[in-house]
Amino acid sequence: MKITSARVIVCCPGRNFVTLKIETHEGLTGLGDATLNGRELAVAAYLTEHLIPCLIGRDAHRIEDLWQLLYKGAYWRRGPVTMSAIAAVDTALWDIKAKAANLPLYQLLGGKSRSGVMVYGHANGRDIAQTLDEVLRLRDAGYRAVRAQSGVTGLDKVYGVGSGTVSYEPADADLPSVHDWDSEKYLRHTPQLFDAVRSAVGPELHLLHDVHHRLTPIEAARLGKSLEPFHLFWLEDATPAENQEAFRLIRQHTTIPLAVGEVFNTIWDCKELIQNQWIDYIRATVVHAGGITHLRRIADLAALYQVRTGCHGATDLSPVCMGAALHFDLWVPNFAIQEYMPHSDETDAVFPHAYTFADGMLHPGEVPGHGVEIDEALSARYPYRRAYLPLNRLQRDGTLWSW
Ligand code: CS2
Ligand code: MG
Repeated sequence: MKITSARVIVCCPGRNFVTLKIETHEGLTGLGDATLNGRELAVAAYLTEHLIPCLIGRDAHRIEDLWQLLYKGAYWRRGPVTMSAIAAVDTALWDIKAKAANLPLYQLLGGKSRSGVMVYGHANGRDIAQTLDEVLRLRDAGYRAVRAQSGVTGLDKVYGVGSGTVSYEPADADLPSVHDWDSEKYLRHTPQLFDAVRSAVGPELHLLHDVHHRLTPIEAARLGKSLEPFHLFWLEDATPAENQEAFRLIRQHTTIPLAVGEVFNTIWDCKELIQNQWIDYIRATVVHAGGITHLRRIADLAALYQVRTGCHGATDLSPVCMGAALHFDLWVPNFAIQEYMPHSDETDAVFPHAYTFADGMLHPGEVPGHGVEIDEALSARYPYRRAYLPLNRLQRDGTLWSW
């Protein structure tokens, strides 16, 4: 089945998305997500200038072979731009293969390992009381797992804390904005948040928390120890993981389960983390980690060490990534949880999809392929708008202190 054309669609229905559409001579089409928050056009150009010319005329069924060709053929292997572009091709080809087989994609991976995909929702608040209200609202809406984040007394803005119930959007400015950060204030505040939440919800609800890479390893160890009484499902991105060994130090001090990997793009980013059992959950997902073909490899390595998957699922990953990830989640034997932040109505209208949410679970649906399409005419009404993620600078005693 020959690939006859491929093109990139960039749109901004509330936020930017980059989508690859591949067409075959049999008329079957496939979609892949290529969105890299804040660097969207780099991936779009990589696809248009460097990958699409290599695809035309190739057999769409040879997914593995094409993956190797694009990965090894780059010579400059890995990196988020390269791997998001390869992921888009890979996802679109899996979509086509499943449509050709007239099966939902999870069937091609090996079939269901569970009846649905447990997700965690997001509870955000400007203070502990508001976050607690949100946790209770999500629990009442059927969620079995909730991530709790709150504003910190004495800090103006805290990354990752959305405003109330509207869809969360961290890329908030035309140029990067800088937020002040104070680790000491955060380390004092966060155990109070989880004390309040755990006392209110009792032992059953799974609670999660994201540090967004803001602590040093020894600070992360202190946070982990201070949160142990509240039995979190996981503590995410406690420290940056460019240096994988940093997690050894955290592990030596605390039994809190650790999750990391939303920014990882290949198995090499987590090889030591997994093999040394320094983490419990791997957060890599389809779009930023080379597609289903590569994510499967990461999951298989993780399974050897009892590390489970917890795919990234923020709103800056398009519904195309979410659809593909849900098929992966339904199959992958060492699944733990899937992140879920509902997209805006505009985004859902541009990307009609088969996945559905009920009782704290997502289900990818039974439509052939990954079940997500794009309304191109509608997408054209939302042109790209440059948007950046903010960054944090450490302050102490009210003045800038360090990076
Ligand atoms: C977050 C993300 O979902 C998460 O766990 O860390 O919101 C992340 O900050 C964004 O995806 C960055 O683009
Ligand atoms: Mg995160």
